[in-house]
Amino acid sequence: MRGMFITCEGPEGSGKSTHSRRLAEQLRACGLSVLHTREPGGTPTGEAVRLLLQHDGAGESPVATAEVLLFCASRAQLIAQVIAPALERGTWVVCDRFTDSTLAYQGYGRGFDLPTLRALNTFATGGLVPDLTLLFDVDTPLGLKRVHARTAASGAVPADRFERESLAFHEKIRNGFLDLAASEPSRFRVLDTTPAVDAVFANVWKAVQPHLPASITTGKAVDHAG
Ligand code: Z5A
Repeated sequence: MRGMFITCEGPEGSGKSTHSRRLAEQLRACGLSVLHTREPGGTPTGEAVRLLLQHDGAGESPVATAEVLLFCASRAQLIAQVIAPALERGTWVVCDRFTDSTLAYQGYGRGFDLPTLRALNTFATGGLVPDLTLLFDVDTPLGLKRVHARTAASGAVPADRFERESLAFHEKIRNGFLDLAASEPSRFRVLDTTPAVDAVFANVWKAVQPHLPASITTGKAVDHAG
């Protein structure tokens, strides 16, 4: 049976990475074969593109049109090399960001028209659409505060190109994601990530549990205390 394709989306600092990793662990604890990956990235080509996009790895910032195409290039490689084969062999895939990020950031954020971006997404993915999209939503200043605290604590990692965008840009992204979720309620589940991580994860699990195969009724809890 084909695996289930779950994407995790949302503005910066909303907790996608934290919860997508934890979701993958919890699904593995249920006995499922699970692949956790991310965009941009997830393949050697994708990780090289990530460096170009986030940290001006070629020594210059990609112009807005190149930015769109680079995200799509990373996506095409990830789909062909990793995601499609995994789903085909029955592995569940949890992906940290996917096509909705292009619509939110390059569409609502940078102002490209959504039909063009949707066509490019379809070209890159061959039409693959997630079975379930978890939208991690948080008040913009709180999300940015979390990201800046993490950047300051890590010391070594400088703020990326997107983290340096204005508050107004990030507000557009958040509202864009909420619009997308409202337009496709059967695919999206919106999760408020203001509460502590454990409380948010309980809601993530509630959203995913109905999709588990009938042979798996309750997942063995993963202990995150130590
Ligand atoms: N991008 C795009 O423009 N177009 C596209 O098509 C695609 C992407 C695919 C990828 O950067 C950038 O590319 C992204 C959009 C753009 N940039 N932005 N903005 P990334 O993957 O490096 O960055 P990110 O996706 O935004 O991830 P992030 O900054 O790491 O945020 P996050 O994944 O949502 O959050 P997190 O890492 O899970 O948590 C952040 C911190 O908050 C961390 O210290 C956690 O411990 C803490 N946290 C998380 N949840 C909580 C709760 N509930 N309470 C308290 N603290 C919490």
